[in-house]
Amino acid sequence: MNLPILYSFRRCPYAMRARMALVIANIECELREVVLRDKPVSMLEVSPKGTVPVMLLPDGEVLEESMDIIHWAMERANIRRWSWPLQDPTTRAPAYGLIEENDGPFKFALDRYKYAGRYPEQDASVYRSLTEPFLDKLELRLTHSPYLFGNDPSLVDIAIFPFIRQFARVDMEWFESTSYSELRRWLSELETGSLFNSIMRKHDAWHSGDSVTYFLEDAVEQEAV
Ligand SMILES: N[C@@H](CCC(=O)N[C@@H](CS)C(=O)NCC(=O)O)C(=O)O
Repeated sequence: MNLPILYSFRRCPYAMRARMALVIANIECELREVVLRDKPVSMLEVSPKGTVPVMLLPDGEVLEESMDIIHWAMERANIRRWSWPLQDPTTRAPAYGLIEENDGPFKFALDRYKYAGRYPEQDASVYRSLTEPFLDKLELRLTHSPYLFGNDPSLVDIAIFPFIRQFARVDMEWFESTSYSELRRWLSELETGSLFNSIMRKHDAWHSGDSVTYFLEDAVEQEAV
């Protein structure tokens, strides 16, 4: 079988969103779990920038951004039930706007809040306060509807929630004490759902010559237990 190859890291939020999109689109691939401090040579050969996720397609094309993998999955499969906010002319701009804000200013502040020791110029609480405009925006949307765009989760929720999960886990007690009650509800629903749990199965690091791990087969099996 000539399958796409996905280089991934279980705990990476970018890789999480790509894996969830692949499950939603029902796309099988060969999963290669990466250890970030010891990246496989075969991955660096196709994507020298050295970030995960990376997807190598059977025709040799390389997707080296998580959103590119999501877009590729959207084009390959009819997943309109999940992808519509990114496609509908009335929601497209705000949907991409939220993802850009997540990947830009929010991620910038999240990294500094999470790894405060590496950024001693400011206190962690200062970096945390920089996340508030984005969290406020999400909270407001979630008071109007259960998910960011309506009654059901979409790819926009999928693209953003792994980062909010990471944020919440930096100081759970603080997060629980905030007024972000809708955000907590939303996070808990997505985090405990079968989709997320299907992509969080643990795998040993991949080494050249290992037998193939079938991503989807594995994810679906996980979902069933
Ligand atoms: N813009 C990239 C970012 C991916 C990224 O930064 N991934 C992190 C892990 S969460 C990474 O691979 N970092 C490289 C390293 O730590 O060596 C994407 O959307 O895929």
